[in-house]
Amino acid sequence: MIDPEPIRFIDAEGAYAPSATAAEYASELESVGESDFREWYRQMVATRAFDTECTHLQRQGQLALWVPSVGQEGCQVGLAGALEPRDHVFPAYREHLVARARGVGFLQVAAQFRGLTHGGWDVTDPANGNFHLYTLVLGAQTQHATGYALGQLLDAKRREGDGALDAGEAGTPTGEATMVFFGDGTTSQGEASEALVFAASYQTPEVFVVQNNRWAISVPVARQSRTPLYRRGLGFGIRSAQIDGNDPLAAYAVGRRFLREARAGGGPGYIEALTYRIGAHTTSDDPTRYRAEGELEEWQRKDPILRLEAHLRSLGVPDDFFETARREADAEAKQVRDAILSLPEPEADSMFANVYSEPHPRIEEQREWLERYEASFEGAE
Ligand SMILES: Cc1ncc(C[n+]2csc(CCOP(=O)(O)OP(=O)(O)O)c2C)c(N)n1
Ligand SMILES: [Mg+2]
Repeated sequence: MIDPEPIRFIDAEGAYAPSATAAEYASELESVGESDFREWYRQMVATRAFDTECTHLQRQGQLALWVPSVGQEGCQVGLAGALEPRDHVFPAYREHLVARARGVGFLQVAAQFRGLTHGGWDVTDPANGNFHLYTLVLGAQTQHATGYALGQLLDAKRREGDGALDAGEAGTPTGEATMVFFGDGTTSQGEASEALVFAASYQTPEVFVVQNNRWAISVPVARQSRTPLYRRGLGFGIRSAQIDGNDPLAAYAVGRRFLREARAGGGPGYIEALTYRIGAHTTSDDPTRYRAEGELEEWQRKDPILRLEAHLRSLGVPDDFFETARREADAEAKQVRDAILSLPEPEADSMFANVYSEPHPRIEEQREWLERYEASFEGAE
């Protein structure tokens, strides 16, 4: 099998130069233009500044760990742009840009890495932009997503049965869709394959997104898969596409097409976004021990922020736009820094709140145990 060229609209120099494979998705770009691209650029530089700030905070002992997303902002911004507010998103742990785009906010993300929550985002807003929790257990989110999408499908069927399916936007039936993010290494987890089996069997309204950043900590993608990853989707009978993951336009166009088809009853889609993890796996990792310097330099030149900047400049966007975007990004990162250091530590027993909607004897028992344990230190030196 000869693999087609990855889908791309703007090349590494920022020129509009669609690949042959992009043609069938070009109509998706009719709904976006320069003002959207400017907004995408702002989101990307805001995420980059936040990432840098969080790395510093971790180094200063203020965060337990940090997971950088540097280099992956291109596919994230395009896919976030393709989502509708009613859709549900199941992230892995590196989707900071998507979190912010869904309204979760950088402070919530940083708070989790400071150990200030037991896993939830803003507990006063259970919906959180339909952006589900970060999932560090590789692949678990693929099954959560498929289960959720199955529920979306059954809800839609029930509404249809009642004759109450609303008229949708632009002639498509309404309905939510689900998007799930995972990494190249995670495709080797059994869960990821099981999720594809169920998604294909039930034709769930779901888009699987593999951010192929070439590495699973120190293991290169070539060792985990002898075939390009988009072909995994094809093997399950799921329409699949490989995109240039550093081109936000490609991510937007293919994401939007697959989401719309999923909403319209066309079943799941699978996107492999070819990108690169420019940073370390986490702040606990030292990539200089396992990857060649030249590889990093090559991908630094393909930085998605530089690419979108070059494209915007080719459209005539002036210097001051970029300067303002960077200044605003730095100010937002500084705000997060100031705010995170003064966020209160939660009461230890808050971990028992919101586990069940009603009082539960096991939880009550555990809460009482903790109370007694804490009390045992009273009066101790
Ligand atoms: C079930 C499970 N096995 C192993 C790990 C340890 N682990 C954490 S991240 C990671 C690599 C994941 O690589 P990939 O899926 O490519 O995602 P990336 O971190 O590159 O975004 C591993 C092995 C884990 N968190 N969960
Ligand atoms: Mg990876």
